[in-house]
Amino acid sequence: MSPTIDLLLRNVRIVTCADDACTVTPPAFVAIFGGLIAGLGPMTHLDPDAPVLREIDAEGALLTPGLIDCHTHLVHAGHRAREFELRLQGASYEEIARAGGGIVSTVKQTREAVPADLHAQSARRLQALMAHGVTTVEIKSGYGLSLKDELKCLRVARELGLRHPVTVRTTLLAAHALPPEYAGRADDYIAHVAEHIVPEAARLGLADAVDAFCETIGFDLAQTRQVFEAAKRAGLPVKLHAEQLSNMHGAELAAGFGALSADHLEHVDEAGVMAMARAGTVAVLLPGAFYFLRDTHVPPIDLFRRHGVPMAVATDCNPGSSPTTHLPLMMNMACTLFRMTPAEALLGVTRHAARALGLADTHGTVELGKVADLCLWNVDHPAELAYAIGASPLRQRLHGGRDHAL
Ligand code: DI6
Ligand code: FE
Repeated sequence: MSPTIDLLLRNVRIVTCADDACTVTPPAFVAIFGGLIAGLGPMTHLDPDAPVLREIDAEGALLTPGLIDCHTHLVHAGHRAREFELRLQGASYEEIARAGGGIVSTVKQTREAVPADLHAQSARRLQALMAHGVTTVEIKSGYGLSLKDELKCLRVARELGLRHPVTVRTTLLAAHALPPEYAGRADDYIAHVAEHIVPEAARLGLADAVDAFCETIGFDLAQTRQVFEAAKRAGLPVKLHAEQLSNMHGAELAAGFGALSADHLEHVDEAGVMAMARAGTVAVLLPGAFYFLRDTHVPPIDLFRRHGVPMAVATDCNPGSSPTTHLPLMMNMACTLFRMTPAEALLGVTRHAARALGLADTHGTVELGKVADLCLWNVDHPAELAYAIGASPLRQRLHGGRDHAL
């Protein structure tokens, strides 16, 4: 006898995201058992006598994998609205950073915040992401920039995951900016990151990956390499903020370390794209930052396509360059600003985003045996998810087979 199904979804039209075209199935069912997808198929194949604890009739609503936001800095304190005003008056992001504003100003506020306050401020952003369909989110540290404060941020990220019906993957980004106490001593700071912060975060099980900001206002290739070597020693996969504002050739370095992803990539060249293709490194595109910084240098989408580099799309949720918690809006921007197709945008927040987090085996598609992280939408066609500007058509969201009030 088959085991009793925990939850049966009836009359769903599924976009499994297992195929690149994002086709829609005829009316189907999804059976969930133990938090996993235990069965799926056309409604005509549904056994009417199968024992079921609970069922939901979706009335033909569209079902997709739960959305995955694979690049956020959502744990931070305060905001940078003043900096936004300065930029509108003509100051550049780099000028503000070099004058001691930028990332470092958020570091000051984040260091001052007690964990409970940091948790409360970050939980609001997490809940907003979830309300737009996010079931898995990556959260980076990077506003602590000391052993104590980086661990504080990672602990808050883990705690957010425990207290919300969402899967959190943490990334250590201690090499995000130079903390003021290390002014003029970037190499010393990187040595501290490599010798102390990376090993300790790994030892405590607080980081699932390691990232760095390889940029003229961040860290150079040699410094990034040191951080990556430390990650390798600690057994952690790497990701990289690469070629956002200039071509530092970080994408090649990241690919050489088998990076899960290289992110931003506005200025990557063909050699970088080819290195990523060889390594299977995902290109994480962040149109929110491109938009908010009024960037004009579009990432080379055609090169990613031509070389078969999977493209993910994420919010980059952060107070300086992308203060947003709306992943479907990022799908819209990926299409309007980068000319990705709506199908590519949907794969970018599902299957390819899962891969960017090393979760391709368990998340990102609606397939037998995958985790039952699912979204039901009030739309007819999957392209509508990217088409509507800032809409919120989420009807229901399941995390690990459980639904929660929105
Ligand atoms: N690139 C980004 O987009 C964020 N970090 C980074 O390295 C921005 C961080 C900030 O401005 O606070
Ligand atoms: Fe970022």
